[in-house]
Order: sequence, then structure tokens, then C-alpha cells
Amino acid sequence: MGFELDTEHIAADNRRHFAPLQDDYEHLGHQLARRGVDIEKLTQRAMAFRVAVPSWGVGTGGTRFARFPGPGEPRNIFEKLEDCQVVFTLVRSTPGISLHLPWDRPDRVAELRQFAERCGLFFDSTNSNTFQDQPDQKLSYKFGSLAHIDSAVRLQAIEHNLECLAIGAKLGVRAHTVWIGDGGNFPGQIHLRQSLARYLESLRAIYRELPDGCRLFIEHKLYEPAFYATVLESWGTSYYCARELGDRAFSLVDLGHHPPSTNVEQIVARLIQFGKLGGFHFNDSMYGDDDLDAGSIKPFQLFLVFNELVDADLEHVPGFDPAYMLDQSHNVTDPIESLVTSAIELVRAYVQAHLVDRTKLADAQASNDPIMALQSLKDAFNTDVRPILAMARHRAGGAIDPVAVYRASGYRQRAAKARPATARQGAGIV
Ligand code: PSV
Ligand code: MN
Repeated sequence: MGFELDTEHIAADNRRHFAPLQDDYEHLGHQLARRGVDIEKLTQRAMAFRVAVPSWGVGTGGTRFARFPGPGEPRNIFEKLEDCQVVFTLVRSTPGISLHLPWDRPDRVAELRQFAERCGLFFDSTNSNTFQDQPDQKLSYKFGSLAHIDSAVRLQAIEHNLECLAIGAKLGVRAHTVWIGDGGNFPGQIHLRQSLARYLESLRAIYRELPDGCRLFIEHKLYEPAFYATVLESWGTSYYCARELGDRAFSLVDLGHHPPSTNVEQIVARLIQFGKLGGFHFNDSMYGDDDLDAGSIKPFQLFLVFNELVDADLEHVPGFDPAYMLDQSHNVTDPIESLVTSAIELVRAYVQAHLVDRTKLADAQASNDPIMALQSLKDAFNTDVRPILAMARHRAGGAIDPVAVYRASGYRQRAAKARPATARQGAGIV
């Protein structure tokens, strides 16, 4: 770690920004006080908010057509953690890492865990990958993995997941996420019911081996790579499978894994109500992708998702304990800058959701008053909470203006020198 971001640099930049921030914060504090809201409580909540960063997110992603690597890309999991540490140092809400296997499989697990701890980070979850073939792999996943017609392929995919569980246990993760690419490109290619039955049977074998304290998250996705029928295509099938598996299996909602016009917040509400919301992969999308930065396209939808989450939290819904992760593909941006801004977007939505006047909302619902109901949401959403977010970062030791500090630090330029490009690195399409 020869070129980490200098915290003194952050402190110096913060000193420049502090007086105007203090002004804005006080002004907002007065406004909120008129609405009966204590700004300090909100700032504390903002400081406590956590979202995990995906190990695959610090490399440049790609599309089906090309990948355009950026300078100084991390070449291994240790360098990825260095970049994750930069994100964490700037925003302070991202100490957790979601580890991808085998892309980021460590040779020495204990060493990796210690390295993460030295960076102030920890491993939050593991993610398996049976949607690609690896060089040393015996059987191909071309026609599926956990739902494959051939039991030998299914077994290989199960064993990979069991290896993830074993690594995860050594890293102390609290969840293992399974996303598969299984499905068919043509009508008739797969038997729709039998393929799901095979998937569930494979999942049972994985579920049986879950270490103590670890939850199983299953991630649905409407399409891609399968373009006609995906085995785990929707939240409904995901919910069914999670329920069949048992108490420690949950559905994971990746925001981009639904048709463009889907009411995702309602899916979230349903999964909360049914006790099966495990966690999130946050991102944003315009069409059918799952790649863009959280809050960049549909910030109101993100707010509405958090509105459901905060509502459930305030109501103390039993068993409600979702894990938050980012899952984006940074194709044209510096991944560190995207992760920083996305993490901030999540805290924004989270804080705004706390501004919803829930008594006013409930009254509007009780009196069938849609305008007032919407207004109580919009009042919260339209509140500019940036001073709270900046103050929360500042108090936690992060940057008031993280992207500017990062750019001025020259981190990327130093990384480019220290990490000359190798032939093939990074995740490709995520
Ligand atoms: C592919 O769509 C994907 O982005 C899934 O969302 C997984 O979570 C991720 O790759 C990593 O396996
Ligand atoms: Mn995902």
C-alpha cells in the first residue's frame, strides 16, 4: 500500500469547506425544526448507515461489446481492497466488502482477512459464480449450473458454492449470495418446471451446509444471459424458493433485475411482509441493464424503496434485517468516483425517508386523500439533505467534498504508475 489517500489531505480540504457547510447545516436545522425534526438525530442516522462495496466494482466493467480498462486498475484482490479503502476513507459508510468467487479467490484466506482489517474493512458476504467457465474447470456451464440437466454439472456448481461457504466462514461473512445464469434462449430449450425443481434441489444441498451466523441470499434476474426464460426470473419464484429452503434463506433484490416499469418498492414491501427480504444490490438502470450508478436515473424510486425500508424499521417488523450492497458496472467512470457518489446517494435516500411525516401519510391514506399522501412523500424527497450527509461524513472523518479530494489527491495517477496493466483483468460484464 504505497499510495493510500492521505487523511491529512482530507482534513485540510474539510477545513476549507467547513464554515459554509456549518451555515447550510444550521439553516437546514432551523427548517427541519419547524417540521418537528431534530437534525442531529438525522445526522446520527446518516453516520450509522452502512452499504457494502462489491469486490468486482472497483475494476472497470464492460458490456457485451467491449471493455475499456481505465488507468491503475486493481490487478488482484489486495489492490481491490486498497481501492475499497479509499472509498471508505472518503465516505465512511462502506467498510463492508462483498467478495466475488472465483474472480477474487484468495490464495491465503487468513492473510486476506488480516489485510482487510488493516484497511479498516471487513468481508460482509460472498458471491458465487457458476455463470462462466473458469480455466481449470472440468464441466462447462454453457447450458446451466445449479439447474443443469446433468447431475454432474449440478454437483460441480454445488461444490463451488460449498467452497464459497468455507472461505466465507474463514472471512467471517454474514451472507452468501447465489446468482445463476441458468435458463434458455428458445422456447422448449428447458423444461420450465423441471429446471426450477433441479435448481431448488441444488440449493437445498448448499443450504444444508450454511455455517452458523450465515444467511443464504438468492438473487433473481429477469433475463440475461438467458434471453427467453431464466430459471430464477422474478421475486415470486425467489420468494417461493426461499420459503421452501428455510428460515435462513432470503430473497435478494438487485434493483436492475426487473422490467423497466416495475414497481420495485412494492416488491420490497411484499418481501418485508413475507419475512423474506434478505438484502439489496443497489444500482440504477434506464432500460434493461443493472449497471448504472445508484440514484443516477431514478432517484425518486430509490427514495420510495428506502421509504419502505425505513417504514419497516420504524415499525420494528420482526426479523427485518436487510443487508445493503452496491452492484454496478462502471464502464465509463472512475469506479472509485462512482462508488463514492452511489454510496452517498443511498444515504441521501435513507435520510430523506426519515423525513416522511408518517402521521400525515397515514391520515391521508385513512381519508383517501391521494394528493396529501403524495405530498407527504414529496415533502421528504424534495428536501435537500446534502448538508446532513456532508456533516455526517465530516464528523466520521470522511470528506465534505469526496470526489474533489479524491481527484486532487492524485491517487489514480499514482495507481496507474504502481499497477501497470496486465493482459486481462477485472470483472468484464457484471
Ligand atoms: C450479473 O447480472 C450480476 O451483476 C448479478 O447481479 C450478480 O450479483 C453479479 O453479476 C455478480 O455475480
Ligand atoms: Mn446483483
